[in-house]
Amino acid sequence: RRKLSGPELLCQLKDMVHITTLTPDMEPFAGFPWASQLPPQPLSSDLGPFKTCAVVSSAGSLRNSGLGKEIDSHDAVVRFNAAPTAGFEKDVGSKTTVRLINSQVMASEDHHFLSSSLYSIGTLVAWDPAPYSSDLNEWYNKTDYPIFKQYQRYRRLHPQQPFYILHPSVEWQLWKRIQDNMAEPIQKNPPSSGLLGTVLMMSLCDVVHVYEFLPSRRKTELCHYYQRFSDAACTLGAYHPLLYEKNLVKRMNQGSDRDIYTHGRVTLPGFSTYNC
Ligand code: NCC
Repeated sequence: RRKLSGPELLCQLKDMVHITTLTPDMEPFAGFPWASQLPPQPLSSDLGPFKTCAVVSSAGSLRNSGLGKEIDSHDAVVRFNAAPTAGFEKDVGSKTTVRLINSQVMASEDHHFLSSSLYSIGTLVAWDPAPYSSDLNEWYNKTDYPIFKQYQRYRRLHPQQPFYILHPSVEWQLWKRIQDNMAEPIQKNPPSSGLLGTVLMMSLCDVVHVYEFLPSRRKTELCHYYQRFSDAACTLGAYHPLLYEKNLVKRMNQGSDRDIYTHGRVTLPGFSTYNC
């Protein structure tokens, strides 16, 4: 099979990955009283369209990057999981428009998801590694972590904050793009939050800058900019097909290699502005 060019890959993503979220009318949720807690509208009715967006990976190489001002200059900023801004503003900025969280963060005791102020800013979007089928019933009976229980609790405590749940079809549509563009078989685990968030922002923004997803000259084994723990797998992947994700993003990058080297910055077009 022929290797697709960056523009061809971008068009595949635009055509084949649709950002959808759970709505109260979807089965089996429609039959549950708490379905009314789900936003009835698509994400794009609350958010955007934005001109420029920043996707801030949680990589350790953001440390001492001094990218905070540049990141905050975007119209919207997406961050992941438990990544803080307080105390790290110089390197990662302070604006948070969207926080994409995995279900592990929602469920694990040490993240204090229900009470920590970290999660109360901006729009929340949650996701859970669903069975490959993307069948909502199958997923509902077999979530990785108790995403729905925690969602209901959080919504009761913070009813005013916009909070979406990503439809599992998004993970597997994106996974399929990765697999179809790689020569080897890839483990059937969903893409990382970082890639999901990048595609999410490509659906809401004219231009997307992704920071330290492709590591800069600051590349380090430090896992997160906000923790002292080191593991190269955080950057290269273990569970998530991270190395393949990064390969695809590198091919789609419209910025220069120099931008990657100095700023860890990738430039991707938004879907609405990209002509296929
Ligand atoms: O580490 P995590 O991701 O929260 O990071 C968010 C995204 O940033 C990119 N990243 C991160 C570190 C690094 N050195 N290089 C990077 O490129 C990745 O794109 C990553 O997705 C996740 O994807 O949800 C993940 O979540 C953590 C963990 O659940 C949360 O941080 C909460 O503690 C996972 N770690 C474990 O399960 C132990 C991680 O595998 C993926």
